[in-house]
Amino acid sequence: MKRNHVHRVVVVGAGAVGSGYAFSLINQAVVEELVIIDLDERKAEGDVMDLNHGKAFAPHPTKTWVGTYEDCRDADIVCITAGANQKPGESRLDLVGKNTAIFKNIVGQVMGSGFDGIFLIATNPVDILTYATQQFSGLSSERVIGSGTILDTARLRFMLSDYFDTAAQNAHAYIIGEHGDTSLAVWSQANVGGRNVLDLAEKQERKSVDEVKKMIKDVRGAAYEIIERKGATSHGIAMGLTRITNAILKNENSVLTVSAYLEGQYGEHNLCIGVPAVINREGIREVIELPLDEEETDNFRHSADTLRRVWENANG
Ligand code: 6V0
Repeated sequence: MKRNHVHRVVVVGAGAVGSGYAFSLINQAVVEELVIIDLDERKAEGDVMDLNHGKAFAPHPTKTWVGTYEDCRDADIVCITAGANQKPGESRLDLVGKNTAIFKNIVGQVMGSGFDGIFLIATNPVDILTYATQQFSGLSSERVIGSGTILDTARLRFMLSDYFDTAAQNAHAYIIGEHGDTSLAVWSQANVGGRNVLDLAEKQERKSVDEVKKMIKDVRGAAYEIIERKGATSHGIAMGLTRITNAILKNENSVLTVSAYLEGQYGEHNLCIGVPAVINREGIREVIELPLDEEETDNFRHSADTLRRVWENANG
C-alpha cells in the first residue's frame, strides 16, 4: 500500500450505495483522488458530473473521474459496491449466485492491474463476498474487509440513543454475526454512558427490558422496511463505508464491527463474519473477542453455520 502520498479510492459500482459513498467521501474530505467504475459507463459519467458540480461547496478538492481497472494499481482502497441489490421480500443470501459471479470478474480485473491495497466490500451477501474476494484475490485476510455489521451496529446505537435520550456516540453496543437475518446483539456488553442497557431498562420508569431486546428484530428488519419505502438503503451504509475508509487511511486503530476472517476466534475457522476489529492502515490489525454469554455463543455459532452452508451450497 502506498504511504505519504495522494490517497486514492476506487469505487466499483455507481449505484445507490457506491454513489452515496462517493458523496460522503467528498463531503468528509477523506481522499485526494476518487475513481468511479461501473459496467454502465454512462451512469458513472453522470455521477461524476453531478459530484463535480458540488465541488465548489466541498471542504477540500477531490479529483474525481470515471476510471478503468488500470486505475486500481495506484489505489489505497478498492471498494466494491457493484452487483444486484435486494428486491422487496428478497433476503441478502438470495443474491449469492449472481453476485459471486460478478465478483469473480471484478476482483480478477482489479488484481490484474497490479493492485496492492485493501479491498472494502459492501455488496450482499457481504460476509460471503468478503470471503470470496479473499479467495479470488489471494490477498492476506487482513487486507480484505467487509462492511459486515457496521450498519447493523449503527442502527442499534441509534435506537438505544433514541430510547434512552442520549447521544448515539455514547451508546456503545455491538451487533455481530451475519449481516442479515441471523445477526445478534451482544446485550451483555451494551451500555449507554457506561450503564448496561438491560440493567438501565429494568431500573428506569417507563422502560422495559423487552422493549430493548426487541431492538434486534428492528435492526434485522430495517433494510426490508427501508427497501419497501424507498427501493434501496444507501445513506447509512455510505457513511459506514466512509468510517472504515477513514480508519484505514488515517491509521486510526479504531474498533469497528466489520466482516473479518476468523482463524479460531470465537471458536470459528475459515469464514468471514461480523465481529469487532481494530482497523488501521494495514487493514484488520486484530479481531476482538468479546466475552459472550451462553445464549450469545449459541446464536453466533448458528449465524456462522448459516454462512458456511450458503458458501458450501453456492460452491459445492
Ligand atoms: P444498484 O443501485 O443496483 O447499483 C449496483 C451497480 O452495480 C449498478 O450501477 C450496476 O451497473 C453496477 N454493476 C453491476 N455489475 C457490475 C460489474 N460487473 N462491474 C461494475 N459494475 C457493475 O445497487 P445498490 O447500490 O442499491 O446496492 C449495491 C449492493 O450493496 C447490493 O448487493 C446491496 O444489497 C448492497 N448493500 C449492502 C449494504 C451493507 O450494509 N453492506 C447496505 C445496503 C446495500
